[in-house]
Amino acid sequence: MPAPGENLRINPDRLWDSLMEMAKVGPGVAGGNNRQTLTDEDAEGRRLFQRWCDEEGLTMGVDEMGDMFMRREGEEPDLPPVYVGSHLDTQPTGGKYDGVLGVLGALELVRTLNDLGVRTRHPIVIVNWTNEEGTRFAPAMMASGVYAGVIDRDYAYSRRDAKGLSFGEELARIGWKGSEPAGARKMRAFFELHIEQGPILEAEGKDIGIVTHGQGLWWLQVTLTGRDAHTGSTPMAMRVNAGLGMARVTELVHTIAMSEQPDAVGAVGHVEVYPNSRNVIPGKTVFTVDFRSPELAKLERMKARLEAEAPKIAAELGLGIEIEPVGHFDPVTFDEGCVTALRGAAERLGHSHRNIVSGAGHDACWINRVAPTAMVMCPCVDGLSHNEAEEITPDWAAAGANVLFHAVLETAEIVG
Ligand code: HGY
Ligand code: MN
Ligand code: MN
Repeated sequence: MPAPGENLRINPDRLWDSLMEMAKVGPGVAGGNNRQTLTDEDAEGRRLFQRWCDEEGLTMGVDEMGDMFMRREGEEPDLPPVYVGSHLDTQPTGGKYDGVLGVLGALELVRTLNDLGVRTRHPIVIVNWTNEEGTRFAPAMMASGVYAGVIDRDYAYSRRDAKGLSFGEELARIGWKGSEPAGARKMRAFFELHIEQGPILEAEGKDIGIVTHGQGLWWLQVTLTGRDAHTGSTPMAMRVNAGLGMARVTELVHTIAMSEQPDAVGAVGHVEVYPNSRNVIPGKTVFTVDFRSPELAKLERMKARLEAEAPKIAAELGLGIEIEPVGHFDPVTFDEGCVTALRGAAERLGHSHRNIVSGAGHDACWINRVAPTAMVMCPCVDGLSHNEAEEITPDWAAAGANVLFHAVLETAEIVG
């Protein structure tokens, strides 16, 4: 005897159409998206998502970090809802699916329940978390971090982008600063669907990744201070070159990560050079080191080694140095019950699957601290993400959304 709702499936064409419609908002220059958090493009994407949720009769709540909560009522409204979602903000050269698949996959399961008049005991709430990417305002997963009580709200509000605009000002400017305290809501569970952003699932021919753990992360912002000077007339021995220092520290980051193989990564992705003029030796550089590992000991060793050795590089070049942590979370172990619900759904639906550790950070990594949480992943072409060429197939999107759907159904408890 099949379990209640066993034969339910999302509408794959409608999901794909919604993904393509959202992709038109904040287009990039090479087929992807540039819908950075709290920009006008982000605001436009929020309005489109809100319109779609209005059409489904969902009621919206917005908290003080701009997180959007779209509630489908349950038969027992006082029960804690099952939350499901991800993020709509993108990298400056982002893809069409990073985060978006998780939000629109959640919308699609609600649309399907509405189509069929299926009720659940627990309410279901779709979430769009603000500033998951952390590219315009560090740290990443900022709003979910405030929600989980690990990032201070006023610290978040104070964070500034490259133009000096603050998160709090920009949130108010686009009209999405809600009154609801972040973290006030209580969750039965939180589920997130996300593309893998790595090569494993595609390489192994697996449709589904059941995310059991997530890598830990350190973001260390390094500021090197030297002296602006003429690139032509300044003798080499007289130079105090912050650009040279940045190059050597970047090499050190790579060396440290390679010394901790396997299961460790390191790079510098954000760089600011001052005055950034062709014929001026950089007097100042500001750059962010990104270290990650699923093993806490490795993560801490990489951070400690950078903090010990980067000042030596600075001293050799006569540079001032500051190292400021601007993002951090320990490796994550997701909730066994939620992981099992996702794995059981993949098995019942007949999808090939494997356990996987998330290489990227996600809002689920923070929400896991305050509610039972787990993630499901689908492959992406060549494992490519944070690149406008990011691509998935409609079948992968549908497989991920159906596994999400059935885990949410099981947890929200279908009625009748
Ligand atoms: O940095 C991350 O892992 C995520 O994409 N924000
Ligand atoms: Mn993401
Ligand atoms: Mn991302």
